[in-house]
Amino acid sequence: MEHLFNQDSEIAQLIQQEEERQHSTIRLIPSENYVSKAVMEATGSVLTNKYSEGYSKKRYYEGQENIDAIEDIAIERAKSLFGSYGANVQPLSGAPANLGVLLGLLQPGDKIMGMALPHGGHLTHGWKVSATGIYYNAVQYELNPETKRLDYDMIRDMAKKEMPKLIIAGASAYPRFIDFEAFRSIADEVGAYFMTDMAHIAGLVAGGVHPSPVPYSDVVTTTTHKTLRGPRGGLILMAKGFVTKVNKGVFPGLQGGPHNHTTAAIAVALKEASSDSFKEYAKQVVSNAKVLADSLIEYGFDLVTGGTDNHLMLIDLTNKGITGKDLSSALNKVNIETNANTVPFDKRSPMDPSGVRLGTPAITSKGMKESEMKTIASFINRVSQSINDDEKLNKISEEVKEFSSKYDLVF
Ligand code: DSN
Repeated sequence: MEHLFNQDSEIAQLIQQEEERQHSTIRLIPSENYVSKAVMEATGSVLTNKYSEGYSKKRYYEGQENIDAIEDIAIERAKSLFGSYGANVQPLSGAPANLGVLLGLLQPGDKIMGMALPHGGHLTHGWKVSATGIYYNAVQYELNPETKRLDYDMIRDMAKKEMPKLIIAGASAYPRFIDFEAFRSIADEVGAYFMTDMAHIAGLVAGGVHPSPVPYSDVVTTTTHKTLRGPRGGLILMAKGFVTKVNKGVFPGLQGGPHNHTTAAIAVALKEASSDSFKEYAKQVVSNAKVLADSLIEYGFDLVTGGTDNHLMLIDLTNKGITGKDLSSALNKVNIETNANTVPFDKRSPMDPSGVRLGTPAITSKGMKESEMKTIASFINRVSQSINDDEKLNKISEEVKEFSSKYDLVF
């Protein structure tokens, strides 16, 4: 960062500090990851200098020969990796991808049905403070109160009563497989479009360790920076008959010029995700999550649904007599990054909920395996017993730094 240090040492130093922090921290936020140096180079390239409103061969500015080629490659790689009919690589991230689809397929005020945010859904699946809840008539399904799992009979009953025009599957804090075929049949019964937001699990789907929503969904949206391990961006996969409408929803409906540097980096990440080593990575993410979950259970932590099928887990801390914020803040003090999270049917507020969400995508990118999960669970257990004991937390912090610094990206 020679030029940056010369020109703006204040920002350069903060970036360097962040790099050091990411290196010495155990990063358990399940939506975060580390990208490869190749993805980083594409993200920081001259493509950031170019405007490209429109789509390949139909742009509003000259000088697009390289940009068109890059976007075409990214689209082909997305279609080939996930087996979809069409792909749009322009959404600036997951929220614009979701809103772009709604703009393309629906009219303002149309009814949509997604999973409630406090039950593990996402803001942009119709939660009332999001544009998707303000401009559309959103109804929200919840989890089964007994099992804390998706209950497809309950979802079907609600769909029949509400008759939404579009049903959304997908979640940000749901530790179990989602039955996309069941959602498809519910959507067909009520004549609704079926959209899946696979942002959290895209890398697991690419790696073949999570069922794919693509064969069952009209449209699949995702961010590209979570388990998929690409730059911060968005991607939409479309079935036949949806490409023209959805493309129009993204541009000109929602966005102007795409971020070409991100498009190139998405193309690179999709190539990486097609490799055998990425399949191994995805398998390891899930295996690590299972061991971390089992080890936490052995320490008496109460995991929502009793474990995980994917990359993440939710601890309900009620039985430990501490809150989500108590634990996530104390973990942060010892360089373990998580986020406090509501648990299904939480009686506490989202600012200080009962749970903590954690996952294994980032630590698996650093080469950690099953034995390291046991060490991490023991750190978490010790921190939970030392919430207000700064002396003990300082000691654990030193141990965590030493442990984490031994690992570096393995791809
Ligand atoms: N904000 C993301 C997450 O952390 O799950 C969802 O988009």
